[in-house]
Amino acid sequence: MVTKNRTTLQEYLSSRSREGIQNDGLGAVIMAIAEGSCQVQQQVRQAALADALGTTGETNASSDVVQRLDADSSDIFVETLSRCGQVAAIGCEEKEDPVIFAGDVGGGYIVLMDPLDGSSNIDVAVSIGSIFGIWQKKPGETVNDDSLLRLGSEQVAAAYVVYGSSTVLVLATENNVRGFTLDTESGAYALTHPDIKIPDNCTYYSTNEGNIKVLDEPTKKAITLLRDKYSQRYVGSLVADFHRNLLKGGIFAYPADQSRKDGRLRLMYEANPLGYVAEQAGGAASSGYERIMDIVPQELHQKTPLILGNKDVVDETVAVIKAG
Ligand code: AFP
Repeated sequence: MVTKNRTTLQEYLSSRSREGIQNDGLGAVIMAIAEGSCQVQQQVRQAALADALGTTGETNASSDVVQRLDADSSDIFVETLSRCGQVAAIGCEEKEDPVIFAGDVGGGYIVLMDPLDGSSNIDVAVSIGSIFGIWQKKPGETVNDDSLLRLGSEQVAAAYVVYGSSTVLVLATENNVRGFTLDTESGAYALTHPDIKIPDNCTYYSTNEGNIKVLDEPTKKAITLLRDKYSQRYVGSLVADFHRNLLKGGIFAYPADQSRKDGRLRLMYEANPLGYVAEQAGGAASSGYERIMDIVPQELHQKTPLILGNKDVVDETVAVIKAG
């Protein structure tokens, strides 16, 4: 078996006194994410065979077209997270309102997720992913809709799963980022990336070059400087672009433009969790104006411009944008 002699995710979480995973119940939340992702990766890989591709005909709270797999993935993760008994509330990109577990049913964690990121790539067999930010409920708090509007800096963990040529779950806790690859034979995630730090050298920049004509002048200048220095790679699935840049060194940019003053990506489901992962791995995340993790959220589905990756390059890019 491939996982022989490798630490499984379950074993890693069981030794929770190490590595900053000391909070009761957090391991169960992460295992619920892992369990859900195994189901989702199976659905993703079988989608064409099961005639499960295409859209539901609806749009979500961010006005994006909902793919059938978006809706299925959302249901899967809500089910596994509910069942683990450690979650007080779930906010989901695909759901207008949060799912709140009242009274004794709920646990101590709040999870905000993009259950299937990169919808436009689903039908064409290109890498997609799932993203999760995890917060702890405040002591004595009775959870309501406002409880989900937390600062990114208050996350206790974040995770993402990339469904690529292999399925990889990356888990970040304070100062620790680790990657686990799914062994599809045993159904277990095994530790394959024990200590992820973003490399010092930035190799890639990832941005939608087609948007350059609608950028303001300072942002256009910042993107042009990236183009002059680095190789371009753009999958169009944030998780896949981020994962490559995290392992190889790189910067992702989806800045504000003339028609999208708040950018395209979601603060609570995409920018905060991946910003947290980036920071724990030595990188940085900015809106171009402020640190992502310091943005006070006004509403669950709000968008933000996002510049994410190697800290020195994020800082330089932000400086050019701010210089005006
Ligand atoms: P969905 O999660 O709605 O599929 O959106 C994908 C995404 O939010 C993100 O994964 C990509 O980085 C970005 O959109 C791509 O946007 P463009 O197609 O405008 O470049």
